[in-house]
Amino acid sequence: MAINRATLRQFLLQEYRTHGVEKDLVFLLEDIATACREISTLIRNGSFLETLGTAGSTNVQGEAQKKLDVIANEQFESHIRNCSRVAALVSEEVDEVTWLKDTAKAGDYIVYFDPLDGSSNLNVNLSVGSIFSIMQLPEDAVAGDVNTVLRDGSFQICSGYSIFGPATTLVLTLGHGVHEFTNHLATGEFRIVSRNMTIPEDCNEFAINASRFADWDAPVRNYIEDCIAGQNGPRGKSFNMRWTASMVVDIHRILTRGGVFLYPVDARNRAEGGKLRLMYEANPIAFLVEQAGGSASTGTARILDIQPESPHQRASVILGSRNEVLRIEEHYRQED
Ligand code: P6P
Repeated sequence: MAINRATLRQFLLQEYRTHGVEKDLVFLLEDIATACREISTLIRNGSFLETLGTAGSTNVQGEAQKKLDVIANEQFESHIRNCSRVAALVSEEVDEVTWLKDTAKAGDYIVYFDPLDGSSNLNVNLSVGSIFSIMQLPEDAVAGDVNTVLRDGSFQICSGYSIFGPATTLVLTLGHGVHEFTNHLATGEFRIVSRNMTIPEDCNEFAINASRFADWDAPVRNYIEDCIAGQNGPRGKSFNMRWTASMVVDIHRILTRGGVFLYPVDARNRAEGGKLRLMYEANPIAFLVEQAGGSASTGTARILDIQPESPHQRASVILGSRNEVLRIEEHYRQED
């Protein structure tokens, strides 16, 4: 017998009643969920819609865009525009900030998003996802001024991701725990499958692109070598490694069973400030990880405390099981 699972709307209205979540945010999140559901369908039918290839363009990151990168961006933007409270959009796929209002009084939400993360996995049928983060503008915000959207991650009122995998899932936080929803194909609704996801403080699994070993700074190399040394090494236990090349998938595993994810600044990406982008990858994931009892660090500072200087800036990302992140931060302190 099917278990009666609350729909996303029932959950969000409960958050409205118990935590005073604004109804405009409820409707915005429903629109974002619809965008995710549509992107999921477009990916599954990609072979027949001939949308799995490259778009022939590059994004602000200088990366070749996939057709679905562009389509996913259009889906996010068109659905988010339904919400009259949204003043600005910051998308990985668009260089400029998109302003929807002339004054902050007319709208006070900012939505940052990576519409399709891990899209290099698309044409090999591996899971990809979307990441979003929502902040509120300050009272004195000036619409049209890029500095208005440069708020540190502690100002997020909501963040989440969707994974387009064997199931289409939606994981979000409104500052009161992390909750997971699965798209119910028969009804098209997102229904809750787990509440208050919690990351175990300890783990025996790390996620890192090990091909960059030669570029790592000493703290990262020392930490990973200790893990790989196994039972007879300084950790006294063996470790497993996972790397999916899709951040949301690695993070979902960590939220589900623990682990630590590392994409640090290294010799190869130091000039750009790292690989992952702060506003729509590191910040939203850091908010989720902290809400689930984990830690999110650059190795030397809390990610959510970083004061952004540009909408597409990158950051060093080390996050997951609290005691592992603390251990890595200790390696950084030893190098000081
Ligand atoms: P690499 C995807 O391009 C991404 O931004 C993250 O989703 C993922 O964790 C990382 O980059 C993969 O990087 O070096 O394995 O290609």
